Amino acid sequence: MAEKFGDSFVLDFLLSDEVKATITQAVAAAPWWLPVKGADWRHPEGKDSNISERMDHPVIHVSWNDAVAYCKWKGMRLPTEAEWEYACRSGLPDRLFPWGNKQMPQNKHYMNIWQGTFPDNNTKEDGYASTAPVDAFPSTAFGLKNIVGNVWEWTSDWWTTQHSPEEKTNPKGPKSGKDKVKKGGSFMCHKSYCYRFRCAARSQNTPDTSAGNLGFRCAASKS
Ligand SMILES: [Cu+2]
Repeated sequence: MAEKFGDSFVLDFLLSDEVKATITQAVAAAPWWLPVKGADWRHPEGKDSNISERMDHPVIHVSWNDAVAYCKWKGMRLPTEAEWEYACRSGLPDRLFPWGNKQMPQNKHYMNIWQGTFPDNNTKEDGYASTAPVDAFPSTAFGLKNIVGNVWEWTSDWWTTQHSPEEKTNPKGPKSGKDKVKKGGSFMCHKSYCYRFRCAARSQNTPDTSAGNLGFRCAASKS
């Protein structure tokens, strides 16, 4: 999709001066996001960037439509929001994070989020200013890595602010909508302005949106 639009949103400080000089338009409400021509999954910071040193990082700049197509090609699908959240908590109720309720047990980093002042300075105490390899940080009880932090993950559900009280078992969300639900937060989250790196937290984007902190993981039903 980023290929079709010709651009995608990249975090300001990750760009080279050459790329930055070509950009005039910005998002008024979020000036740190710059629409970069030629930014796509193979060129995360635009034409002069590549992923050769990041083959073990999550894919980014992938729209919901592209994510669905990829999972389908792999014989899989996107998880529902409910499945994603259940997996995030390893099936346990009422926990904030995959590993428990403390953001930093024993003062250790368990995920890739933002440290420092946003958006100018990521002091990267967790080791990463941008995306981290998919196998960084400890696994959850279900064996998942980077389910929170690192990059947002698309789910199959349409967005609604109020979940239906009727569907209690394996809910799949509304039948239609404008936005798709994304889960998990990203390397850009900090508790002071975006506490969305909790299992319960959520956000949304239109299915054709792509950005430098938005990816996905595929799911499959047990056969
Ligand atoms: Cu966030």
